[in-house]
Amino acid sequence: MKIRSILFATLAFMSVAWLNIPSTAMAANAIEKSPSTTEMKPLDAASVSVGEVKKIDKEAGKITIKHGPLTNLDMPPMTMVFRVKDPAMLDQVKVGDKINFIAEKANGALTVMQMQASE
Ligand SMILES: [Cu+2]
Repeated sequence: MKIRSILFATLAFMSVAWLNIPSTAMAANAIEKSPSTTEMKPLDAASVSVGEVKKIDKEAGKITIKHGPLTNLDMPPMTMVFRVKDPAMLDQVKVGDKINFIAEKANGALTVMQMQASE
């Protein structure tokens, strides 16, 4: 009886340890692999829109884009102001650039989540 409970405790401890180790390792891995905000990753093709930069307002963190249809937002082509997820994104483009970008509704405001000069 005593041996049995020791065995059970050992098994319980081992399974807890086994469960803990992988999750910790995965968390460390995720931190290591998370891209920096300035690093460009490939845009998700399904929600990419095209546009042309008309105006950049770094202080406000806003960009005016003459955009084509935004299929993911069900929006026709127009020129409008977007917020940007990270003001540093505004250093990567200039007025007149043709861009590929992904816009999403974030906190009620249309926000450019990713952006790349397209040519
Ligand atoms: Cu629009």
